[in-house]
Amino acid sequence: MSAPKISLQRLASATTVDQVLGPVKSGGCGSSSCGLSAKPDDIDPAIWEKIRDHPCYSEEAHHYFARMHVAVASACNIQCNYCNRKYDCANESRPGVVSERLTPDQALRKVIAVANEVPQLSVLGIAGPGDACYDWKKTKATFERVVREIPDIKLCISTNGLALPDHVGELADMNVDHVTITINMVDPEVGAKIYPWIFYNHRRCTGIEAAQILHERQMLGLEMLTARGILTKINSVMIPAVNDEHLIKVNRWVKERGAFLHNVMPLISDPAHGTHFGLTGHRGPTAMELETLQDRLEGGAKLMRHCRQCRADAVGLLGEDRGNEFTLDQIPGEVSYDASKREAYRELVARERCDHATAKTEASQMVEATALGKSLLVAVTTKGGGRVNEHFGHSTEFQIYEASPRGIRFIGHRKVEQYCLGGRGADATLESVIAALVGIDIVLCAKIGDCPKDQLAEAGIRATDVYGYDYIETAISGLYSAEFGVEPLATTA
Ligand code: CLF
Ligand code: SF4
Repeated sequence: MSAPKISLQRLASATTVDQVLGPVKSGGCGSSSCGLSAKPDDIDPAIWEKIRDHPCYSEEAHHYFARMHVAVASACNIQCNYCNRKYDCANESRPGVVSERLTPDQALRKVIAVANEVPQLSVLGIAGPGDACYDWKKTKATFERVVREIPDIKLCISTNGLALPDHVGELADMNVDHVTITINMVDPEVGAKIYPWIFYNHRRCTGIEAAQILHERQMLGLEMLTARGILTKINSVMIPAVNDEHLIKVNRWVKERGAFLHNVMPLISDPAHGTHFGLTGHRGPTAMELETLQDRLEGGAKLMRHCRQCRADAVGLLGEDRGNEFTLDQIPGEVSYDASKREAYRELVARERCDHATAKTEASQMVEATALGKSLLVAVTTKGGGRVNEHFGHSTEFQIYEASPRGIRFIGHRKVEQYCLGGRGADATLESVIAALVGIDIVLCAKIGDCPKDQLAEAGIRATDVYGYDYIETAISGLYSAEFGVEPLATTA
């Protein structure tokens, strides 16, 4: 995804989110109560209220809303074999990586600057580059300063869990509704292969003892959060031959202790990053291995499949990073909050959301109702708003959907290099894009030229821009109908 700069004038005159992002086929329903009616039937209203604007906790919300991280929590109390916080690269997207560490006052300036310019902003997260609970004073001071200025921003933290039980009460007092704990094991023998040491109670521990303490603290923290009604998401790094099979047990344990979501992420492993796993040649899982494990976990704790493994200073919609636009040297010394863009954008989203939800349900039901027993794996290019609205050549990732007798399901995303730069495509880049699309039947995009389309066809992947600017699910159901010769539903988008 990539977001354009959005003026207040453009926001005020738009009637759909897509008019803000680019051209559109037709408008939303115009009712301002739609944000509520977009609630899925199986979600409790109180929980929906907490997740409806959170891009990580709601797959649907990630089409509309953005998060930002402020890198205030530098210190960490454990060592993970997949982490090296010394390495930094502006193009690198993985947890623990930042370009600029901030004090709580600097973080406040940055949050205000982003809130004034990025109307999609709904969540402030602290996700490192160390541990948000261990570096607690800075985490707390940042949240306190920000909510004084921007009371409606949601607060979110990510932690390894070791220091979490010490701060659950304060998290609840500050109305932090969303806490992520990274849990990679529930068996200390597995943990000893992931964590060489922890620092706990003024002492450095290693081996099984370290993993046992970490495990107990993680479970205690999770249980305490559940008792307080704070939504928890569990992040697990899938490390082939270390914890891949074991994550099935992790999923069961965290579900039993009230976790709201389980997010299984692939190990990022590269010798250039200087991590233990990178330097010892321990590979990460392939996209197919990850999807297979996620499929095996279906039916357990609810899965998150749209994680983008953000940097600890990420800014923007998931899948884009606008952090470079908001470095401290670009932010004035004095900056005051202007709520106008965020408010205008929220009204727009509220108007459009039920239209999208209705279109999505109808499209999925249509695919289910055909009972053809046939599946299609579809790759979609989008820049937000839940529509097929990105040109093939501008895309830096594809969102993957499956249309099958189970309906239309979001499966995940695949990152690629942007093929078209300055109007010209590069053959080598296209080859890598085609390689990333292995197994895909059809690409849906807003626009595609004959040259890439032909080369995709040679690799057995079709591509079409016929459904450009439709809602994603409406486009997929139209495609499914055309593909298998069934009567399409009238488009609602
Ligand atoms: Fe940030 Fe994490 Fe909060 Fe989201 S990220 S602290 S829950 S606001 Fe989101 Fe990024 Fe994945 Fe994290 S996509 S890495 S799950
Ligand atoms: Fe790195 Fe986070 Fe692990 Fe600490 S807890 S070592 S910051 S990945």
